[in-house]
Formats: sequence, structure tokens, C-alpha cells
Amino acid sequence: MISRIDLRGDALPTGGALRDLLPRAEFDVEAALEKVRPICEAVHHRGDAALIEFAERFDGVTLDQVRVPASALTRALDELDPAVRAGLEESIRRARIVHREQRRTTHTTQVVPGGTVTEKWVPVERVGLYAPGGRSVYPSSVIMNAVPAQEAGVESIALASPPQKEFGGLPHPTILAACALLGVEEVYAVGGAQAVAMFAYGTQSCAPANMVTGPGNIWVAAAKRYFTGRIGIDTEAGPTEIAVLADATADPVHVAADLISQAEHDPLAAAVLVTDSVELADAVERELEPQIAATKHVDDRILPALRGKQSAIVLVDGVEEGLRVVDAYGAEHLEIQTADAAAVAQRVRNAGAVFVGPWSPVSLGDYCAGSNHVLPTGGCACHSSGLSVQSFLRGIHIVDYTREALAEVTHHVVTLAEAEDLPAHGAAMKARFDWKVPQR
Ligand code: HSO
Ligand code: ZN
Repeated sequence: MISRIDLRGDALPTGGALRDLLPRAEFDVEAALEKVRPICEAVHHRGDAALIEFAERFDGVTLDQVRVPASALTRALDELDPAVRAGLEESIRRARIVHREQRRTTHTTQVVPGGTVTEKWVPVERVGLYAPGGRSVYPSSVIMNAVPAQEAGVESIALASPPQKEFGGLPHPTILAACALLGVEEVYAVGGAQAVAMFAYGTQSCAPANMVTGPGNIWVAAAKRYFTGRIGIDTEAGPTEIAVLADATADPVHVAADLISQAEHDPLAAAVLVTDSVELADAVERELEPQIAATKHVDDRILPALRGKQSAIVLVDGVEEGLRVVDAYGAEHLEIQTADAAAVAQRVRNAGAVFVGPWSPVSLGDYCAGSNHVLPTGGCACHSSGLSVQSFLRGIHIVDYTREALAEVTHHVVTLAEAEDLPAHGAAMKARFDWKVPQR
């Protein structure tokens, strides 16, 4: 069902060599780039008309406008199952508690007497959020994108989600209801790469955005890469990953359930168990079968995900070695199911988010922990963080020196400018002091 990689015995290799021994899905965004280029160009040149054409071609719906009317949002909220509404409200409430505390305050540093640098945190002006349709209709992801943008103070937030044939060309009603709960009023029935292009270029009905975030399929990821440099993006979201670092104290029922929970997302999803206990590995494998038999999405997602080369049980000599393995892997989600899990979790360097002990499963983080579930995948956790208020802020340095403070440092600037063969830089300093370097 799930392959084993035995790293016991010999000393573990380091760095890239260790990473090469670990499983990972291929997610070739580069190959998709060629296909999204004409889509992006069409949106650039023909705006809404191109979006309407793509809705016909890719989503099988005929739209006369891409903007979703306010009445559709209100209706979706009115018709939302009250229990789902309560769950979404609790998810929003907890996410707000955490993200509100991520706000940054302006800070002024006095570098020298009369010389200050202030770092001012300014939200991005306009953000486009993407919510996928089809297999992954996740109102929870609308929350995870909108809440940090709102708490950062982003003034203009728009959302795009694919038009759905069965809902008369509107995005999925739970996506619309989530928007209504969050107060996101500007919504477009546009999916895929064309949604990213709409936000990047702007069209007749949608103003351009400075940034696009939100998960999507490979076409959305490719479009984000296409526009990198022109607009801001979150990290490219690849298939979901869960790694579990467990020892003999872990409960195999929990471990199996958690591996299956993320395998449920996608046939390319990765589930990796790293353990020093063969007994636990065997018990988890035994446990997978009945649990899978009792769930949904088995043949299309869970089995291909667990059998795929991206998933494995990795056997190691001890928790110490396990830590090195999970650090080399850099999982999107990492669960620590060991004795003294909190202490082990403190030592993790590379992971999108860490879930400590038996009572903090990834599913909690997906919906209601207060943490964000938009996290780096594909090993990007080694250099990037998940979505946060910080993602939507820019820190602007405000430099303010007096005449005296400038005079005092001019000789250094002039010398450095000359060393770089940039005499005009030095001249811009001397111009303020009768074209001389002030005496100290
Ligand atoms: N685990 C997914 C997010 C998600 N789970 C949405 C359920 N709904 C990627 O972090
Ligand atoms: Zn999930």
C-alpha cells in the first residue's frame, strides 16, 4: 500500500543527498507555462470578452458578465446550512484572533543623533484572492486568504472562483457564502489561469490588483509564475503534504487517520511517516486498510496518493535522525507524535506548520486552530512561510537625517561612491556642503 524507505544503520547523508532519498511528487509548473501564456495574452488584449470565452470553453457556461451580483452573495448566505455557517464563523473568529496579533507596528530607530530610520508597515492596496472550484471547493481556504489580508488592512479585496455549470454559471454557493460572511463583496466568476491574468492586467470590469494569493491547480500556479515580478504572489501551492514524525508512543489509529486525511486531497498528495519504530510502522499499515475502506475518495485520490512515489514510511534509528529527515524534507504539515512532542517540535527547522502531540491533528489546522492553512509545499518550507498578515504588508524605510548628521558621515559616502566608480553619488553629498567634504 505504501512503500518503505529504510534509512537505519548507516549514518544519514547530509543536505541535498538526504533530500534526494526522500519521496516527492513531480509538479512541473514550467511545462504548464507554455499553455497559460496564450490565455494570459488573450485576457491582456481582449479583457472581459476573453474571460467570457474561456468560461464557455473551460467551464461550459455562458456568462454575460463575470462580476457576481451582490444578490447572489446574499442568497448564498441565506441558503447556507446553519451548521456549516456556525463552523465557518468559528473558523473566521479563531483565524482573526491569531492573525490580528501578527500586525506590525511602525518602529523608529535612532541610528545616530539626528539620524533616524523608521520602518513603516503599509498594506498592499489591492489583492485578488483565488478560490478553486471543481474537486476542491474549499470555503475554508477563502477564510485563510481573506483574514490575513483584512487584518493587514488591505483596502480592496476581490475574489475569483470558477463559474459552475450546476449553479447557473456562479461560483460554488459555499464559496459565495464564505465571501458574504467575510465581507468580501467583489467576486468574479472566473477560474484558472485567466483569473490570475484578470487580476494582473485588469479588465473592463475588474481593476488590476497588486497581488494574487490562493491555492489553485497547476494552471493557476503557472499563471502566478508567469506574472511573478509584475504582481506579488504567495508561494506556488503544489499538492498537499503531511509528514508525521512518530515513535513507539504514537497511536497508530491517529497516525493512519492523519495520513489518509491529507491523501484525501489529491492523487498527488504526499503522506510520509518517519519513525524509529517498526512496530508502529506495521501497526499504521495495518490500520490504513480498514480506515480507507470506511471513507470516500478512495480510488480517485487516497489510494493513488498513498501508493504514489511521493508517499512512504521512512524508517530511522531514532527521533534524532527522524528530525534530520523531516528537516531535509521540509513538509507543508508536520505532525510530531513522539514522547515529549513539544520539545521535539521546538527543534524543527523546516516545516510549513508543526502540529504537536496527539490532540493537534492537521485537520484542526485546516479549519479551526486559528493558524493559516496556506502553507509552502514541495520543500519550499525551507525558505518560505505560510500566508500571514506579513504577506500583505510592505515595510517601507523612511530615512530622516539632519544637516549635522549628514555632514558627519559624508566622507564615508564619498569614499564608498568613489570606490564603486560612482562619483555623482559623492557629488550629491558634496552639493549640500559647498561642494566640499565637511570637516569632522
Ligand atoms: N490541507 C489543505 C487545506 C484544506 N484542507 C482545505 C481542507 N480544506 C492544504 O493545506
Ligand atoms: Zn486538508
